[in-house]
Amino acid sequence: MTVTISAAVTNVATVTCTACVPSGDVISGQSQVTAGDQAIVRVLPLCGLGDFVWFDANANGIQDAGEAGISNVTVRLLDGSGNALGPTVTTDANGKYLFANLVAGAYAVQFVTPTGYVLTPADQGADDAKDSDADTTTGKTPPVTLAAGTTNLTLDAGMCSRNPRCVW
Ligand SMILES: [Ca+2]
Ligand SMILES: [Ca+2]
Repeated sequence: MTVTISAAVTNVATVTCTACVPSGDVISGQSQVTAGDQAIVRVLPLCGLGDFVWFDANANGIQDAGEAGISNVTVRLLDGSGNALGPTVTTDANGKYLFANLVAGAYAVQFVTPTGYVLTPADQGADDAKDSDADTTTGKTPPVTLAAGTTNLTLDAGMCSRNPRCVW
């Protein structure tokens, strides 16, 4: 059977076999792995998380028409408990960012507010695709759960200028 995958993916292998120590000694109660044993490899559909930091000119916490992205903002990937996992990305010329090739699970992000900016209020309005999700103190979003093969592009951050400080 031929399987065609239309998008680039990273293979995550799950190998099922009988355990043995590197020397080949049998672990007590287990039979030794031999060349005849089968390995089972599963390709898991991966996930994405993004995607926007914008200049919230009227500081209402909502992405309004004409409000442009902010480039070069650092975004950290967090686990579902808000701990940094290590990877960071920066927003592109249009204010967009994306963490790709994530294994399914719970994640959050933390926006690092550039000098001269402040975060505008989170969770304004009814449209999560158009609001800001970053806590105005920590820059962290609440966690979201990514099911296998899904991409969530609703984790956004609105920022405006610190001095003169925008008012809300
Ligand atoms: Ca706005
Ligand atoms: Ca949002």
